[in-house]
Amino acid sequence: MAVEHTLSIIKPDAVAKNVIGEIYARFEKAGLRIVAAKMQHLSREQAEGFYAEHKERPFFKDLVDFMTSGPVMVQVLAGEDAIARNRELMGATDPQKAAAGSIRADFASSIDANAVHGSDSATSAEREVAYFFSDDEICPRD
Ligand code: RTP
Ligand code: MG
Repeated sequence: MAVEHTLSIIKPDAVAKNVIGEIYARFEKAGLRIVAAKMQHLSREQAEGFYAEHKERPFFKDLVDFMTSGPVMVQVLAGEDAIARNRELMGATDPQKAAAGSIRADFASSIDANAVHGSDSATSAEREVAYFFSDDEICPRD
């Protein structure tokens, strides 16, 4: 399995709870490296563009309201099978259904305030990494 890059966002609820470090430790313990990172307070335009695939969904406005409610921490994770590995660490979208020990089970409080985002496929990872980072902001591999 080749090394992959995936986009991760620590959402406003988890930033407000002051658990960025605890979530980073989970990535690192699972063998994922943080190869780019920035804290940002998203504008509505940025959040709407990022989640454009959901723009016809009934929860879209709530999602954009939530994602713009405070700063987020955005990072690129690198590692073997990084896309699926990160999704597994995150747990299911609804924290009530998320596996015990997953990030959402431990830090999320609702389906809206669900602590983290992670790219769900190679195609979305490519688009989402490029949405936030230029090539020269991503650390080259050793
Ligand atoms: P994400 O994109 O944030 O990593 O989450 P995900 O893949 O697990 O879930 P997705 O289906 O892509 O939905 C994006 C975000 O929209 C909110 N959502 N609310 N009320 C609802 O039924 C509902 N469904 C989704 C969640 O905050 C989800 O993370
Ligand atoms: Mg998604």
